[in-house]
Amino acid sequence: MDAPPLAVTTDEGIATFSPEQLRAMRDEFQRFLLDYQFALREVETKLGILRDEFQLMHDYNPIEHLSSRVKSADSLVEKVVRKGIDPSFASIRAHITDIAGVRVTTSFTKDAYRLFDLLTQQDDVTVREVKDYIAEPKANGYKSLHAIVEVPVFLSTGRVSVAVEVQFRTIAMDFWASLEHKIYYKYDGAVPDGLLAELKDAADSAALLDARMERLHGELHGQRPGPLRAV
Ligand code: 0O2
Repeated sequence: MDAPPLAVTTDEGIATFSPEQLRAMRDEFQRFLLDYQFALREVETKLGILRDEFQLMHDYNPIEHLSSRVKSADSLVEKVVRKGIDPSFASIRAHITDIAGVRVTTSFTKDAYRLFDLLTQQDDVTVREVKDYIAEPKANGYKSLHAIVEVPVFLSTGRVSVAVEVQFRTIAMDFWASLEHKIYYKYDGAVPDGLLAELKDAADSAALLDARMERLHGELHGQRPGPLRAV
């Protein structure tokens, strides 16, 4: 027996969808996300090759951790509504550039910049936007280097160019950001002033730790020590 149609309330009134229509919508959404999953694989492969090459040629691994995700449906819908974007696939594809996201966690700040350069200089990678929150941290103390890049994905139907947001940050920056993220959600964005001040203080401490570890690492490898300065 066929399942009954599903009624959904919209701005225009009540719309009904048959099970076939719902399945077609689900398939279309999954197909939309597939390009982003493929693009993530491309970027992960590029970064994995750089990591393995560094390890082999220089006996040094600049990448502590590599993670990736396709934005959840809930988070995507929330962003479409918050930014007032037309909810068509074409418009979402054009305006939301962090549907595919890769996070590269490095030991040192200079490795974050080095990996950014090595990835973005590849001739099949197009840089759409860069936000350098390491050079210019956000007021709350958030530091990270963000790049929106486009990479080609080769499908049976031809080549498509897909946007991926790549975030480069040190372990200390990552530690801070993941705690701040949890606190922000716990307080639903309304974090008490005292806690905000403590978080900013902790971000400054993390920056000093980064500078200190990088200096020690430099000394270990024969570089002359410079003044201790948070980047
Ligand atoms: P998730 O779970 O990582 O996907 P937006 O802030 O999204 O409206 P835009 O221009 O896309 O606008 O933001 P931006 O500055 O490039 O930052 C996007 C991502 O950077 C966020 O993704 C976070 O991952 C991270 N980020 C930016 N600012 C902060 C911050 O103050 N604290 C922390 N912990 N992370 C930050 P999403 O979509 O918020 O979340």
